[in-house]
Amino acid sequence: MKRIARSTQRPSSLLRPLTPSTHQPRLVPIAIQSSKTTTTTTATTQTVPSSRRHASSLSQRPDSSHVMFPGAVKSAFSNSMTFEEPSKYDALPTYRAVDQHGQVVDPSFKPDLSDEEVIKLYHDMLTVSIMDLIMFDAQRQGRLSFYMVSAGEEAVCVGSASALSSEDVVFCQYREQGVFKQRGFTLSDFMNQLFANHKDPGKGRNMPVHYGSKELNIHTISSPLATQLPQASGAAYALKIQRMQNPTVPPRVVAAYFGEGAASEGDFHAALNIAATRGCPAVFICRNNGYAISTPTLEQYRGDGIASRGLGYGIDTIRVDGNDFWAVREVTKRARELALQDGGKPVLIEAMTYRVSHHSTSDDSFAYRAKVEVEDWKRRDNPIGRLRKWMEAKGIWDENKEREARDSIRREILKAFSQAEKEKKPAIRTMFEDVYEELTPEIKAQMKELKEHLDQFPEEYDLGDFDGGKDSLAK
Ligand SMILES: Cc1ncc(C[n+]2csc(CCOP(=O)(O)OP(=O)(O)O)c2C)c(N)n1
Ligand SMILES: [Mg+2]
Repeated sequence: MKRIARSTQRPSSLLRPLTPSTHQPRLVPIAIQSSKTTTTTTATTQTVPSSRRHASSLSQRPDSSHVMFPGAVKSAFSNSMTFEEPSKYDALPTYRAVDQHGQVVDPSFKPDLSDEEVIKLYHDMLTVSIMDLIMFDAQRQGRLSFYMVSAGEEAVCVGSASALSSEDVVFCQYREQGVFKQRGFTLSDFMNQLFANHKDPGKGRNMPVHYGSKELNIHTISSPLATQLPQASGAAYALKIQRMQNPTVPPRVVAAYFGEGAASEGDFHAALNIAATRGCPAVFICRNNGYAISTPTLEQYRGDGIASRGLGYGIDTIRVDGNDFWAVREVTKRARELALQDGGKPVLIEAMTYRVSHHSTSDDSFAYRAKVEVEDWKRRDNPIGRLRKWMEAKGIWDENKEREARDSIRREILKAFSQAEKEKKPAIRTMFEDVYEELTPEIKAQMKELKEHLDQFPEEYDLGDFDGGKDSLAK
């Protein structure tokens, strides 16, 4: 094998462009704090270019009134010993463009969509909410193994997705049907995955609701919480480098969705920190719906929600009313612009909403929350109802249109449902494929063994349900 002498190695062209903008060598004054006191000015200072500074060297300007740690730039010395108390700070505000009555409350807000475009997005929200009801019931009837609804979170998903470019790269958690729908996932796409039939690109290997779409630039959902977040930072870093190498590529961001519960995972912190330090164009979108299965937010964290953590990592952050479609769309639009500034940087959005339904079909939420709490939320504020009120006030929607839309959506869903349910399951052979590029002798032997077993006991299995029956094992 050819070896490259270390001394002749040059920085790869991949890494070289990182120096401009956020990673440019710059003068960074660093402080050495006197070990004797926290309030004095006794330290010495020296300013050196960071590129020449040894990692452990610290310095402090004489008689300075500030500490100049890299992460605490201009922290003033103080001779009063005060512990900061989070409760003394107001919670970060929650941005709204339209209130729960459908009234515009931000005087600077100007809708940027045509009537047809708004109606299309409202239609997307209605579609996922009706599909959720039908599929939840279908699971109860034993027609699919599992389902998760997104009731109450339709605006977070459809509103934010509508502000992204179709070329942007998306990572979801699992409750983001609205994102898939807005980006063009069809009802058949949903149903083929849910019924794990042979048209499911995942070949039925994933649990229901673990959708993915290469064409729509949405990575496949994976169950272990928050794993999508460091992946999102990495993907955003790749997009940044891609554009540095080829500036003619249109600018793209990564959008990464997650729940407030997932934000307790170490992966969340790793993702935000690496995205901040490497200047990755990633928009992190937290759906704060009040619960992580049975754990309410009160037991999940003590700080000011998820938003305050963004500031801690030096990330531009906003909290938004997740039940306000327009507010979510506006903040995502702005977040996308910000993420592409300064050579790329992350942005965090915390969308406040409420998980109206049970966590999944495997959960009964009335074991840990009062029914009246849910009923109150549904009555008081609902993202679909709020956008509908706004549309009605504008004169573009009414009771008849609502009824017609709901009826036709229901019909379309049921049609896609019965088609997908009838389709065959993926060929049995697919159980053995895709682990290695080619079947290994051991895997071939196992496949042969299964074939012999099925030959012996054909009546014990619904072989006809699978594409090609047991013949797919014969090849
Ligand atoms: C690493 C890991 N731990 C635990 C689980 C089990 N689990 C699945 S969903 C969930 C709750 C997540 O809550 P949140 O992130 O708030 O999302 P939400 O369900 O509210 O949309 C938990 C604990 C998991 N899938 N992965
Ligand atoms: Mg949650």
